[in-house]
Amino acid sequence: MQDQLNALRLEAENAISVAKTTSDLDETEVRYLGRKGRLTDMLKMLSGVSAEERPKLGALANDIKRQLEIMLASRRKQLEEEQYSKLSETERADVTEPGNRPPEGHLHPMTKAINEITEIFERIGFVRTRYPEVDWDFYAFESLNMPKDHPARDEWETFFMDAPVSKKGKMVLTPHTSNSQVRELERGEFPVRMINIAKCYRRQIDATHVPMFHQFEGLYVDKGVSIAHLRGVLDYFAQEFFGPERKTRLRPYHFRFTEPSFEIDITCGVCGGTGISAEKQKCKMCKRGWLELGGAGMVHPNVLKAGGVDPKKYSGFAFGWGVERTYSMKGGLNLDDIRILYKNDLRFLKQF
Ligand code: FA5
Repeated sequence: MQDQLNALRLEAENAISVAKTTSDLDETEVRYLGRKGRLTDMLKMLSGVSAEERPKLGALANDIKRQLEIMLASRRKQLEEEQYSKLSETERADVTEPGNRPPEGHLHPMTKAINEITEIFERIGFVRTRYPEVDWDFYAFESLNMPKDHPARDEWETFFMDAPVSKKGKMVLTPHTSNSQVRELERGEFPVRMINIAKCYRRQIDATHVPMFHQFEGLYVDKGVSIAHLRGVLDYFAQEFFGPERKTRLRPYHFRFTEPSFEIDITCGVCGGTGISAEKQKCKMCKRGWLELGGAGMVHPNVLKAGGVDPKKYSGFAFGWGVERTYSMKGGLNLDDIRILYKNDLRFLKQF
């Protein structure tokens, strides 16, 4: 067996030194050292030799195995270097060739919508502000003419923070951007022309509601501001954002912080405000020609007072709309479930 092992060593050493490529070497390695290789077979046969001879033969076989592994590694290195140096003779890198472009993302559709809304209002002198998205109850509710325990607060389905209570009340995840109204008035600079776009949070989830969403809040306060100004600004926004053919209307509504209050509707982009589809059927999108956009109204005197403003001298309007809702009404979009905006599904997001 010793002779057989030595003969095998010579044969394998020879095969290694004559290998011309790394794949030849791979084959040689499998042939001698692989799971069913010839040296492996001989190692298995050791169990059949006598107990006296076994240690000596075992040591020899292992020694041969180690030697062959060293030879294989050194021959592989040599062959790789040869192959590589040949490559540099035959192939040249063209540094002028364009590289591979890394995958490129883009802004989320809501970020784009926020930027677009900001630009539209900035063109008529509104200034984008930033106020806390976790705020005191005072700014989110109380200063907005909603005293403690007022049932209207239930509509906001608020997330309260587990944090110490101050004289401005509990801390809340802002359920609307209207917390910015009194904060902005407290600055005491007139005219106020604020557009505040921020995250809002409510305990709601269905096809038209998500627990985290965005609102944009407009506030215009000066001497002699009237509903006519509100109409003018809302029509301007609707035509810039949705297209020149779209019209808005005010519908009476109730908010504690505006008086009078309105819901704003916009003519449907699918049926052009007729309520009748191109197939002479009731429009599936709106059913009656109008779509609800959001709330608005003339700032309530108590809100002006809470912000230190004299309601006898100043008046103003405010509106607060959902960015997701407004965006989903853009013509041709037909987003029938806004939850998809936050599912991080690239098949959807890549379309924007
Ligand atoms: C308000 O939040 C008032 N603060 C709006 C306002 C401001 C009125 C200033 C008057 C003056 P409302 O709860 O209706 O109102 O919400 C306004 C808009 O926010 C809705 O029309 C809708 O577009 C959006 N919105 C509300 N809840 C959600 C939600 N869970 N998910 C997505 N959008 C929502």
